[in-house]
Amino acid sequence: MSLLKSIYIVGLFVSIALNTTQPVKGQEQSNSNSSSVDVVNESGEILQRNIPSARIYKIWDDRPAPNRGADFNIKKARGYPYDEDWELHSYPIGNGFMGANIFGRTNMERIQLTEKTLANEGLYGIGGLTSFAEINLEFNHENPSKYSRSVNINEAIAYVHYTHDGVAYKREHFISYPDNILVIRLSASKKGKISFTLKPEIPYLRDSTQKNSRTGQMDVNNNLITLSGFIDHFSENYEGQIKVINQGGTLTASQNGDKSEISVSKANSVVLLVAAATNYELSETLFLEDVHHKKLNPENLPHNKVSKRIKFAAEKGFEQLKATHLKDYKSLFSRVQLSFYTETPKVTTRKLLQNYQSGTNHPYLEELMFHYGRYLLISTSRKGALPCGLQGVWSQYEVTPFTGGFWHNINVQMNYWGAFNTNLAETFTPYVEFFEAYLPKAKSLATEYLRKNNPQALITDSLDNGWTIGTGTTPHKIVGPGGHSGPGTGALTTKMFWDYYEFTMDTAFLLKTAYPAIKGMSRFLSKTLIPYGDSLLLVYPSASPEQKQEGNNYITAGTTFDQALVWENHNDLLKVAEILNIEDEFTDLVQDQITKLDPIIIGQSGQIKEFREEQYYGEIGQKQHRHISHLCALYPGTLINSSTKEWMDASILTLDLRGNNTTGWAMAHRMNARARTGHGEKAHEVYSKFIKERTLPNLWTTHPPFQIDGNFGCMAGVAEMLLQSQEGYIEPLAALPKAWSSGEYRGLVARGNFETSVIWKDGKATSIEVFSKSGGICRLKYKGIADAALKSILGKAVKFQSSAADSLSFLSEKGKTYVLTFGGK
Ligand code: FUC
Repeated sequence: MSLLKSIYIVGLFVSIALNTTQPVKGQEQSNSNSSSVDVVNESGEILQRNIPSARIYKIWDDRPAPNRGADFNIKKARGYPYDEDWELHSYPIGNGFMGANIFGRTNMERIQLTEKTLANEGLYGIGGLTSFAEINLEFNHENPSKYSRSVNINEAIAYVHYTHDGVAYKREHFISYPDNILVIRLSASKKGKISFTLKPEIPYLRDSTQKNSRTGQMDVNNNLITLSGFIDHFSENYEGQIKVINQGGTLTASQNGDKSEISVSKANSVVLLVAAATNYELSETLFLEDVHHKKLNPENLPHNKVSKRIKFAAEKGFEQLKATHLKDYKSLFSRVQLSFYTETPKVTTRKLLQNYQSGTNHPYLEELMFHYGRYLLISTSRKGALPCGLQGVWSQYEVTPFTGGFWHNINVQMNYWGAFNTNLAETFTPYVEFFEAYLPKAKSLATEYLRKNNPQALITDSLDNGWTIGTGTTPHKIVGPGGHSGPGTGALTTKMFWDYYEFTMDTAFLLKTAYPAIKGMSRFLSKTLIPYGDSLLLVYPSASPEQKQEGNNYITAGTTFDQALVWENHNDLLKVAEILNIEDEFTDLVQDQITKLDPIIIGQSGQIKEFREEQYYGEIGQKQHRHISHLCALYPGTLINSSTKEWMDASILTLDLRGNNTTGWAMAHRMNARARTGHGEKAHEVYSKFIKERTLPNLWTTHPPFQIDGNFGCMAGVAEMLLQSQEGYIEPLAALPKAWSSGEYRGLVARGNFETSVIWKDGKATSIEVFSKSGGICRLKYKGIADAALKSILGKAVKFQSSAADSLSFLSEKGKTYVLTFGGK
């Protein structure tokens, strides 16, 4: 039997075992191929099971996004101007390098383009993302009927459909990652009916005498418009090209002063290709160079790479571009299914949200937000591009709120919290690439920090002081910790490296990246500790992110945030050392230090103290502060867990005292923390509040203003409620709320690289399937699991060990799938 055939049969058995080939009541069938497309290695082991979704998810509306112009739409949140039309109503697509916001208008269409590396001085002089271009398409279709616009998130394609003068018009938009190009196709139900004018704009031009100066020009040559220019802050060149390929009809190019336009008349269909790039190069020197205008080489023009992409895409043609895009996108998106067995509502996404906000909690929206989070992550974080920033890969602003950068006291990490358990580990690669580039600078920042704050630690040691990272980081500059956030920010960062390893079991990554990163962080943190008495080591200076007292940053010794994060990093280092069989002087030091941290203390109110000197809850700092930094030990950390019952109870009380009246991402952190306490109702309550209060009609989430961390935080939260694995065993449905009483998921990942699929009914699992991607012992915890039947995918009984009614373990083989069924062996 050929390899392919045997794989197909395995796929079929899995489907039969979980009964997923049958459409579930109320679900649409995807028109995509419904058999599994698995990735196998040379010896036939299945490395990746791809399961096309049985259901099409989309966000959609029956009206275009408004675009009321600067006078109407600029509002302010926290001092940042924001454009309501863009933030609330435009639909985002992206490929990690570029993002586009589509308004879906029929008179003057607006497509705003972002290129992730284009930056100006930003707000704080550390550099900030700035909009690349506006692509306007003048159709003058004033009164369309049968209008709809959507993003199909199974395909990452945005559509606009409407009828005008008896002709049905269709637009399709996607940004292909493999070809790094934005593709727009316009088609119509009748021949010769497509006429419009392409009118691009370069936004925010300012001459060189002004702050945030930016020059730019447009040229047209036949069917190609080139937009190019220079932003002098970082000596950044940029270039974008738009090629118009018409089928039928005529094309007229015109140059009017600075403005280039292309008019298409009476075409049958048109394809627009858009490519953009800058001279930005991620490199060590970029971060080591302090003079901003020397960071990039202005001689290095992006012209050739943009031209190449356009030429290649034009030769490839629309159908091939689309096929390549779909293959790439679906290989990531299709790994996970999740359904609460809801019907797909007939109303627009905007209306669905409105209904939810006025009290009709439709679980479909809760499900959709999860899938949308995975869509957004794939759209913003791909290998070779910069990591996902505060607004993903989307900014229409001259000065993006909070620079659009990588905020390291919670936000950038939150962007990746859900990457691993939702089976998108490779979306973390851009962060690793970014880290490798900033590391030399991060090492020098560690030395600088210690020289200032604890010079003794420098004197008594070798030259290696580890590395560090502070809050306000951008593609052009990193900073050390200090001020409102303590050095724990670095350990919050290395947690992602440890998680990457634990979820993927990638030993090459452990050796090459995670081990040196975690060790370097432990080395730095070990030097931030000051002896207090005989048995205590406290981080000094220390701060619990953004807490203030009487208007000033509250700086003290040994905040729970810093102490607990030193513990986490040291503990992860010891785990790595055990795996790699390393015992040396440094591991001895870490062994010793970890016992002297006293990281978690319960206060007089029964709370987890945020500050050692606090007695009663809220004595110091803001009682309802958005950050729950002292609970980072609960999530994403693991120091507080089910075996530390007193701390767990104190965490629950602390979450109650802190309350849920907070900003967007802060609700998402609470949701994950609640999931870790095992309280499904509480986790669901905050998720629901988040959707009600901080979710926008395009399902972006808002701090406010719009920040993508909330989308990713709540996506991670949904996964955390349905599957946990931080305590050495896999626990399906660890925090299941009543609202999700029946459902099914496939392809969520547990630590140990076990792809886990579960079907549950009336709150109880009926089937648990584990696909072992790396082999090894698989431990499971679930009520009554010892009574379940464990079988191989071929139906053969598999032996397991069990020492309690709720747990079992067995030795799994790499590439094999195991199925547990409940209700009689
Ligand atoms: C952190 C948060 C703020 C905001 C900013 C981007 O500093 O405390 O609320 O999200 O990041």
